[in-house]
Amino acid sequence: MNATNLIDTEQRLGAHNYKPLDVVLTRGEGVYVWDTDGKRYLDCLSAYSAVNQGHCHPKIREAMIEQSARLTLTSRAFRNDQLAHFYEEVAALTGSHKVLPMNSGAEAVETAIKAVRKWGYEVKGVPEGKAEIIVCADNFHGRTLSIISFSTDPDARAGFGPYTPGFRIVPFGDADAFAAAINENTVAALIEPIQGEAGVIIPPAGYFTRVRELCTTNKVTLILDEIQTGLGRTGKMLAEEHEGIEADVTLIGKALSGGFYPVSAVLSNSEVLGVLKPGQHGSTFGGNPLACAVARAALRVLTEEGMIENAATMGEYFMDGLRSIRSNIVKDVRGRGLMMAVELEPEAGGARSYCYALKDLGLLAKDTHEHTIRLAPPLIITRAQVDWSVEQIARVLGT
Ligand code: IF1
Repeated sequence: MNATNLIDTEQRLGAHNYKPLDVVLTRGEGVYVWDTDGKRYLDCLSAYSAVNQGHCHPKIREAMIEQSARLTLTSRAFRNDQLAHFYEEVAALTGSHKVLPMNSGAEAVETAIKAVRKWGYEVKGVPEGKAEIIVCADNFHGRTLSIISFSTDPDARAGFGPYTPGFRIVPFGDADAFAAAINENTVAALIEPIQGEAGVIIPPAGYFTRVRELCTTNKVTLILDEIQTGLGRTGKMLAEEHEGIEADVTLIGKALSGGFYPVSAVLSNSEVLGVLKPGQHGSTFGGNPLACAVARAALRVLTEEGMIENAATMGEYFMDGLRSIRSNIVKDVRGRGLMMAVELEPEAGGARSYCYALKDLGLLAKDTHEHTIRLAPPLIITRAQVDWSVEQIARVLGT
């Protein structure tokens, strides 16, 4: 089938829960992807930061092929020879003491919500059923029913009620509002270090220092959702490092597998994850040997090939390039490491048409919240590839 037939079939048989750009991709390597007509694109989305290591990284592929020929799934009813190594390597890289492996990011978020609620009842002494979790407006933590129950995005939330109770929404970046939301039933706060889907919203300096202090003082568990910001995206292993704080619970996913396989994890300590006893939580695929082998390779190449350092250097260089573009429709350029966004003036008429124009020039990017173009290339991007990307963006946005 050619591209048109493929698109028609997708439209005819597939649920329409996405409206993708009409580019049909067939191959990926490093920062590049190719469509079915053989046209090459520089991928500035990286599958929403799941392909930080670049498309089809050979060493991750090798690990997947090798493990898939040996043992893929045992269920957790039995042990396997990959899980302990995965625990050790993830814990060492993130400074964690306990790891709970899941599959999708949303499952890691849901697992954390269950664990902190149970911790609240059994350790903090909150009355059963009264646990509250503070979240931020404009959050994105996944698509399950409990998670969208505290979304402030009508598209993500409307029409899916009844909703899960127990969440209190405060403005992102407002430490006073956060303080005011804490009460004796507050068991946790769940926050993205940088709000991705909201348009790469960077918190004010000192915000997380205050949030950390307030959580410590009030025995509130701080959960940082690093599913998108983590694993090098912002130029550090975890985005919390920019804030000089440590979460009590850290969630990772996406690039944990380099885009080869859904792997996520809840990282914490014995006090929080210790409340989950045998039979109280789990998943068929969570912690399977194939997932562990892929994740181990993904983490190995991330650190051994200097991708995190490159994200810091190239991110700064990319941002300088974006800020140098003379344009009368660019309202703001935001970013940290290679997690970046260009917000357009409302008069520009919306970011989507500019993403189409960039696609025609061979650069794939995604719009978000109507006026913002998100830019998140694989962390292996070179200086020359950044120069080329900035050049195309200037051609589309420049005066
Ligand atoms: C979609 C957004 C990004 C996430 C954070 C948890 C999850 C995500 C910070 C859940 C997932 C994905 C989901 C995907 C598009 C993409 C996305 F635009 F939806 F918001 F990245 F910004 N925490 N984000 O970003 O992880 O269950 O998907 O593995 O749903 O369209 P997941």
